[in-house]
Amino acid sequence: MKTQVAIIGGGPAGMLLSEMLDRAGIASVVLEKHRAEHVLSRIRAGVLEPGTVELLRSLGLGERMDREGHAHDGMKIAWAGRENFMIDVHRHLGRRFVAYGQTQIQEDLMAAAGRRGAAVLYEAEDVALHDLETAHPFVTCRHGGEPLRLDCDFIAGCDGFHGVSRRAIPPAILREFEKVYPFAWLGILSRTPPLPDIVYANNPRGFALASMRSPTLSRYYLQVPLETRLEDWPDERFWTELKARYPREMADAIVTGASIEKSLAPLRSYVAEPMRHGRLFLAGDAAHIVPPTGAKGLNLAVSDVFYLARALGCFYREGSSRLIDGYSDMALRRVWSSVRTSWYLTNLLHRFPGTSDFDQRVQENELTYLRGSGAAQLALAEQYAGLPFEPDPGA
Ligand code: RFL
Ligand code: PHB
Repeated sequence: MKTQVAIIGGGPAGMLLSEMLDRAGIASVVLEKHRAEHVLSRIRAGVLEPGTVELLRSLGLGERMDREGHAHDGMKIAWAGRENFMIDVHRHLGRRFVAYGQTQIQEDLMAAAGRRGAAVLYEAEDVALHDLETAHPFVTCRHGGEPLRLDCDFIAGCDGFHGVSRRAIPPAILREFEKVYPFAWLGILSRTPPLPDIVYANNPRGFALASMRSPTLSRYYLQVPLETRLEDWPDERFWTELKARYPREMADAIVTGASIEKSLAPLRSYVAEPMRHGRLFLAGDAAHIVPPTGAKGLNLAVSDVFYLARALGCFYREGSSRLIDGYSDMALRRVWSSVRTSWYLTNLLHRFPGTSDFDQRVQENELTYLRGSGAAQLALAEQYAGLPFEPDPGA
């Protein structure tokens, strides 16, 4: 097989890239390791930054999001024993978020791919990348039991944190930056009406988060120790613990019910540099991971793809490599900004095991300052909303 861009991974990054390249008249083939149903079964992100929302709308992919998603102005911080407060992004910046599940975005992207007859090969096994440092790279895999070779001009590694693309960059070139946090999030999805706002809670018992997918679907998380086992957390225990971490009036407003999904996610920050090697470009979780505290992971995948699609468009349209040459630096500026925001919110809101009294007081003082300072709230609002996408410097 032959195409212009071989895309490894059919998650949100890979499928959005395939869509954006198609709009620019660039052919691509997506190689996805799993079955479509498996890709759709992963319950993950839920909060879309204003820039992500605007991009999806501009691609004509916002109709269901606007119908079923929950537009909101920012987030609340509840803090044990003190008055809670709002980081009101809409008031400060005039921009709004939408709570809309990654599962739904994935469905919308798959439906759009189906309508344009996109080449998406599911259950592509043993994907391997070759000749990245030449102008004629290619990918090999097994598909339907047969060996397959895909010749291309470029390869986009959109295969998530555990994919093969990043590992194709020689260790002498790849720099890795990592921070592992000493706790995990236990998340549940339930068919119950959510609280009206997204509420992050800092409590001596640990962090908690109330979020949503739709007016009838709620998503909640608890900070738990790394060694936690799902079987030790029946629904009853989860709800009791969740309510114990929220102020009384919010706890009373939480509607409980049977969970329809329950999962554990350890928290970590990770960045791989550079995001380009020869004819390979990394995008999304393949290049970086953020702890979920800032709701940044999916949004970063979207901004990477925006920059990459624009760079490849420029290459094919103008024959100029100026944007593909600048891709890694430009994408990494936004990545590090979101990595820093997620790190900041993780430190601000979680209880770290074995923390010293000194560090605890510093955290409390940071919350006091944030609650009382409009300037601090504006700064956080700007970061929580996500930096605007950089314009094309040559346009
Ligand atoms: P994905 O979604 O992991 O997709 C990668 C795809 O590549 C396939 N693959 C391969 N294909 C071919 N060959 C191989 N060798 C392959 N290896 C892997 C995989 O099957 C998969 O289909 O990465 P992508 O597209 O970069 O998307 C990133 C997002 O999924 C991720 O950043 C977010 O889910 C993170 N995240 C959140 N992000 C937000 O922006 N807002 C949120 O509110 C938010 N909440 C979350 C989150 C992640 C969470 N977990 C479980 C880690 C909440 C949680 C709990
Ligand atoms: C979610 O709705 O899954 C969610 C919301 C906010 C976060 C992380 C996850 O920071």
